[in-house]
Amino acid sequence: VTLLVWTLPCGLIVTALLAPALAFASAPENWQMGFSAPGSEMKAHIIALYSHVVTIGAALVLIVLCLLVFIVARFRENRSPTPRHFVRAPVLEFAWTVLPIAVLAVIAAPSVRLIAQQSRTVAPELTVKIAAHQWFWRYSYPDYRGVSFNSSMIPPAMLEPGQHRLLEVDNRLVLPVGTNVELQVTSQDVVHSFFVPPLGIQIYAVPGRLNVISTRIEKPGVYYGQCNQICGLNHSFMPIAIEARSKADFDAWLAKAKLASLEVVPTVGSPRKLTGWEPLR
Ligand SMILES: [Cu+2]
Repeated sequence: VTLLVWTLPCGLIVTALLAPALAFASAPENWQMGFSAPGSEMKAHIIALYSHVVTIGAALVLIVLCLLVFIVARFRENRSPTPRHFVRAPVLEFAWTVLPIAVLAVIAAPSVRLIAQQSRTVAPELTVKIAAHQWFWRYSYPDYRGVSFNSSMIPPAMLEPGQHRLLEVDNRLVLPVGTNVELQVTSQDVVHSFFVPPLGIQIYAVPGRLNVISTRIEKPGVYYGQCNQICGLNHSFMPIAIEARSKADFDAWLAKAKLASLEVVPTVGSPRKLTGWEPLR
């Protein structure tokens, strides 16, 4: 018990203090412990809330640890051999009821505000329909008929130097920066989940339902994610790569994509055969 009393809080403190310090790493890298650099305002809010909660947690752990140290030192047997007996401590009881409520309120208020912010749909400037399949994604731009393609993982054996293993895809979802994009997510078979951590996006892809989430990417770049709902054998092999381009670049890409016929675009993104027990090297 003594060992637990001393080691548990120390471990928690180290974890709690290290977590926010490690929170800002760039895209996935070796030994990354914290979040990827945020690509949207929403993700920045999520990281801020995380730091807020972890700071409160760390403070509580410190307070409890200090109390424990004080009590162990002050009330040890040879210092106070005959303990006092009492049944009521109204002030103390009031404090240990009200203080936790206050702490919870300080955590709950920004949490609820963030949840409300996340579920708010802003008038979209661009709509993208995302259909999950076992085991690839299909992206369509309903505003631009015909622009529709599949996005499948590049098998590790076919990766080029510098590409991320299990994250790189043949056709990235291209989106413009500084634009309110509405993602309409559904599934064609089982439940999947569209999860892009650096943008703070996570939404279930449910067959027969259309789930909607808004995003607004601030910085051009490539943002990686993965399906994070266990959806079958190749669940780990249906990554998401979002390429955020400047508006001019996006328009140029769109013009090319529109020019390509309905047949050509999907062919570019035809799903690689990753079914069955095909070994992944
Ligand atoms: Cu999936």
